Amino acid sequence: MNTVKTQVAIIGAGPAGLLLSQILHLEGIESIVLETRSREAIEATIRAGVLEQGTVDLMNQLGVGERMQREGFVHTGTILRFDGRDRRIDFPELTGGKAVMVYAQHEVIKDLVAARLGAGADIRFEVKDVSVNDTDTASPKVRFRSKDDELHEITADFIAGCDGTQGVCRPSIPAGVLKGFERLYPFGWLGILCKAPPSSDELIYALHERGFALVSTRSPDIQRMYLQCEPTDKIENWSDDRIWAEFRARLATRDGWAPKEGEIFSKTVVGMRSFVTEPMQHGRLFLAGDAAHVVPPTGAKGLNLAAADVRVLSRAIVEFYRKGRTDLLDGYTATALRRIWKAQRFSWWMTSMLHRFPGADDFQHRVQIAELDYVTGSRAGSTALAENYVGLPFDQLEP
Ligand code: RFL
Ligand code: PHB
Repeated sequence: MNTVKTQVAIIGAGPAGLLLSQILHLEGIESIVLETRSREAIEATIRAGVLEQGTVDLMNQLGVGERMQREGFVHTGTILRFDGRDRRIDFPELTGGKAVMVYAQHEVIKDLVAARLGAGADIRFEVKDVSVNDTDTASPKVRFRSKDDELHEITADFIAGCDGTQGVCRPSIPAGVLKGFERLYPFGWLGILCKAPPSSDELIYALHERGFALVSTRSPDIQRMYLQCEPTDKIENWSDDRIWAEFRARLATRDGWAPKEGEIFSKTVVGMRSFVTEPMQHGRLFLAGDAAHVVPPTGAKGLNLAAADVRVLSRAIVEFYRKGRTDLLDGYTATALRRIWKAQRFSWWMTSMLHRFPGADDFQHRVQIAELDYVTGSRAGSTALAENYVGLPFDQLEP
């Protein structure tokens, strides 16, 4: 068995794990990152697209924002479309100058991997049989098999469980310690990528009697769009013709707007779920990102919450090494959860306001229209949406 020591063993090279590794590196703290998939696979997985102002600022502070600044799109507003009309939410006007950046998650991953490997970081891709051990001691251990099947053991001061919803870290916490809070939604999203010019300068979130639709973007030539579908829908049910007919119907306006259509080269169905685990730590194991919580994508919060968690966690780890403080580590769950539950509330609210629920009657639909009319027509309502969408202020780093 190959044995090695490090300060922080990070499980998972998603946004949470890579950001944590980069923050710690800049603070002079060593880490090893373990990832089950290959570098090519993590750099090609299509997921999120919207970065909050605070996530953009973090990328810049960490020295990994250069390509994002060049290739990402700053969005200063978003469109809510309902009843055949558009209402715009102006972010800077309502939030004191903040905006969001549309820049794909896999581009964030590429930038972080390049920066970490460029600085000589130890990232092990394609590892197998990862297990976390002795987390309730001062020397927790991670065991795994490398790509070439050799057995390894890392002894660390801390383990960061950044291994997403299907990882091993959360299940490794003994039964009875964790409590899960969950809400399943009776619908999913069909997501497509297509070769077409942008249909809109800003994202369009649309409520229609046939269900929700979202127009997003990736580049001047590639567009990202979503349709509400059945939670267990199959891609085979969705021919290109059916997809475009549905987008045309759900996105139609009184003045004849239509999406710009093009070749569809990716189709996926994702389920919709809200989930939080409490606490997010056990001994020297700390969970961050999707390993600890999941949001439905309507509020565009998942990646941003992962970034927020690792800010809180990294500060606690830095203060431990610098000053011997353990209070921030002890308070990690409490500090992180305050933001997480606000993001949960926002994601649940956006999801509820914008989707057609099975069995909902016309009364329900009219209440949803009235809510959208109120939110977009009132400065207080618009401000509440805008300040959550661009990301709540980042002033809660202590319990
Ligand atoms: P990730 O990205 O899932 O990364 C976890 C990594 O851990 C690896 N792994 C393991 N590694 C070692 N050992 C093991 N035993 C392991 N098990 C797993 C995995 O291979 C993976 O590489 O979690 P992380 O870092 O917490 O990041 C979370 C975000 O990826 C997620 O919240 C977002 O993608 C959610 N999301 C969105 N978030 C936003 O902020 N804005 C958006 O616009 C947005 N849109 C979306 C989304 C998620 C979507 N899907 C597919 C669920 C749109 C969609 C369609
Ligand atoms: C995306 O572009 O993938 C995207 C945008 C906004 C969301 C979710 C996903 O709310």
